Amino acid sequence: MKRGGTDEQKRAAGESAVDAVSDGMVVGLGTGSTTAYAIRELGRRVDAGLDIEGVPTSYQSRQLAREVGIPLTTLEDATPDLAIDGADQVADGTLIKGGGAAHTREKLVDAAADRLLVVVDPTKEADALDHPVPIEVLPDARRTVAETVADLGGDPQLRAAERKDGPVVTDNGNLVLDCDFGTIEDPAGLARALSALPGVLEHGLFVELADEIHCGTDDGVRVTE
Ligand code: ABF
Repeated sequence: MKRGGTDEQKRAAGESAVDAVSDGMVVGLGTGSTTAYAIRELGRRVDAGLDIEGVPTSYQSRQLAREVGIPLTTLEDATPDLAIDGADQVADGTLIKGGGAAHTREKLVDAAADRLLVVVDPTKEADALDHPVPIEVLPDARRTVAETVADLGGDPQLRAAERKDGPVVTDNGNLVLDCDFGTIEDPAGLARALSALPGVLEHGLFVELADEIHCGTDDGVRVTE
């Protein structure tokens, strides 16, 4: 279930979040098409003299950051002052992420950051979360995790690669189960249950991590704290 707003909405959201970045900051660089607008804008500002370092969350964001000239560092060497990242769905400040299969490193960087600014368009906003939850699993854990997800009321589907036969393989060499739980009444409880499963690297529920949601609309950017 891929949702998407217009390029202008995504650009507005991405550029709005970049306004929070100042000299000397370490910035977590999220993944996805909305965050890509933020990364490109950061590149333009670095060109113009902004002094920052970026911590990428995926191969994709690392490549883009290199292309646009953002100096990079790692979590080994620095703690992000803020992270800018996208989402697949947002309800009441809780996120579902992982459409790009990068949510494990995204959560690592986003949680380490002092502040997380989420960049979305209006198609991502919902009253309650009902998007399938991506779960990154060790290949050996695919069946056992899928069975437990079904016991928890979910419908797990192994994510298939779009352009070739076989499954999607994450940057970390693992598989992704997209798990449809219908409307999620208790995201925090589900997040705890999924985190407890052996073989789960990370799931896409981001609970109490977002500090601001920057939603790009046709009439400007709506920021929710
Ligand atoms: C990443 O990219 C993912 O966690 C999220 O699934 C997705 C959002 O991408 P886009 O901005 O292209 O919709 O942040």
